[in-house]
Amino acid sequence: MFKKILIANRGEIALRIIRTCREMGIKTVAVYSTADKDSLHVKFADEAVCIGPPPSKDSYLNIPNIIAACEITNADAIHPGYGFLSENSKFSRICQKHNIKFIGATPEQIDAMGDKSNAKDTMLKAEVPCVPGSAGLLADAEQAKGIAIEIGYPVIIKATAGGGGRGMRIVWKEEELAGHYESASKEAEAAFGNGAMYMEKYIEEPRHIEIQIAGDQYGKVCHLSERDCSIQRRHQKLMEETPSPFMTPELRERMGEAAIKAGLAVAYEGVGTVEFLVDKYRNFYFMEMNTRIQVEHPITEEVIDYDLIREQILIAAGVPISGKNYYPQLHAIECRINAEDPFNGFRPSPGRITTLHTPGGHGVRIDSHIYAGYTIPPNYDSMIAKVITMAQTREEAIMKMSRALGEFVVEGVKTTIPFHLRLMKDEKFLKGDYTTKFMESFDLKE
Ligand code: MV4
Repeated sequence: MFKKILIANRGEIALRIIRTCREMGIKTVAVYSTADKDSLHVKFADEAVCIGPPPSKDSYLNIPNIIAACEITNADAIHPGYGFLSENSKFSRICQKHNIKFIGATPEQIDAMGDKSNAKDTMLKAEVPCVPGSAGLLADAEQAKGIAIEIGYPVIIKATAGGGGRGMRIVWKEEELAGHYESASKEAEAAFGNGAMYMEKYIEEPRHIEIQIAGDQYGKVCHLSERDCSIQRRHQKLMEETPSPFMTPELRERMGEAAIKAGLAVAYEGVGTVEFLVDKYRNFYFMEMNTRIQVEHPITEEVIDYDLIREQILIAAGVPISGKNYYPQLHAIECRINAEDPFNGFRPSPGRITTLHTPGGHGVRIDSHIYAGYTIPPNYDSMIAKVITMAQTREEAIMKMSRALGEFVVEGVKTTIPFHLRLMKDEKFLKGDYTTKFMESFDLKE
C-alpha cells in the first residue's frame, strides 16, 4: 500500500481525499497556490508545498512544480481529484516515468476517451449503443449534408476534442449546416487546437444519466448503478440524484451491462463514469466516458455504502475488486452550492464569508472546505459546498434537503442556496418529470 499520497487539487475534493487517506493510515501532502495558503486542505494534510501563484496554469496545472513537490516529500502516488490534471494524459505519463503512481486512468485510456469520435468508434465496436451519425470524422460541410439527409434533421455537430458543450451546434435544416459547421470547427480549433468534427442525430429533450463503474488491474469491471444529472445550466450540473426517477430495474440492468462493456473495451482501471443520453422511449446512447472521480460521487457512496476514493486507492495499489454490481439501497440527492448570484444570471460572487452555519442532522452530509472568515478566491471554480441528503424514499430525501438548505447560513457572498430551495418545491421536479431542457424554462422568481 502507498505510504504517502500527494493531492494535486484544492477545495472540497482535496479534503475529501485527505479524509480517506487518514482512515487508511496513508500520509498526505497538500499542494497549494498562494491564493490558497489559508485553505483547509493545507491545514488538514500532513505536509503542504506551495506550487505557485494564483492562476491555475501556474499552480494546479504546473506539472514540473507538482512533480518536484512529490519528489521532495517522497510521496509514492498522486491523486488528481477532478478537473485540473485529472484527465491529462501527459501528466499521467510523466507520473509513470517518475515512478509515481497516478491514481486515475492510464495515458492510453485517457487518450482513447479524450477524442470523442474515436471513443464512439471504440464503443460501437464493443456493441455499446451509440447515436446514429457519421462514421468517424467529417471531411467537410458538403459531406455532412449528405449524411444529414440520410439520418434526418435535426442533427448535432460536435468537436471530437470537445466535451462539456463547446464546439457543438444543433442544425435544424440544411440551409444552416455549412455556416454552423464552419463556426463550430473554428471555435474548436481556437479552444482545443483541433477543429475536427463529427455528426449525430439530435436527440430532443434527453435525460443525462450516467453509470458509475469500477475496474481493476486484472480485467474485472463492475457497475455501481446510475446518477441522474439532467438538472444543469450551460453544461454545469446543479443537482444530481440517485436512483434516477426515470429509471426502471430493466433499464438499469441494460445500461449497467452497456457501461461494463464500455469499461471492458478499454480494460478500464480505476473508477470511471459512462455518460448516456436517454430519450423519452428509454432508448439510451453512449455520450462520453469520464476517467476521473466526479463531483457528484457522494450520492453513489451514500446509496451503496461504498467509499469511492478508498476504492480508487485500492485499485491503484493492485487490490482486486469483488466484481459484483451494486444497487441503490437508499435515495440520495446532491445540491451544488456555488458562490454565485442565482438572481443575476448565476454571476460569480467571490469574497469573504463573514458568517457561516452549516446544516447537520440525520441523513445530511456536507462536503465542503469553507469556514467563517474564509475568503473565496476569484481564480477557481465557484463551488463552495455540496449538500447531500439521503433517506429511504425520494420524497424524504427532498424533505431533508429543504430542511438542510433552510438551516444553511452563508453571509458575505451570494450563493445558489435560494435556487435549490425553490427547486425542491418545483412541481415538475417533485414529480421527477425533468430533462436536460428543465433549466431553460425554470423561473426563480415564480
Ligand atoms: C447530444 C445531445 C442531443 N443529441 N447529442 C452536451 C455536452 C456533450 N457532452 C454532449 N451534449 C449533448 N449531446 C445528441 N446526439 C444533447 C446534448 C446536450 C446535453 C447533454 C447532457 C446534459 C446536458 C445537455 C445540454 C445540452 C445539450
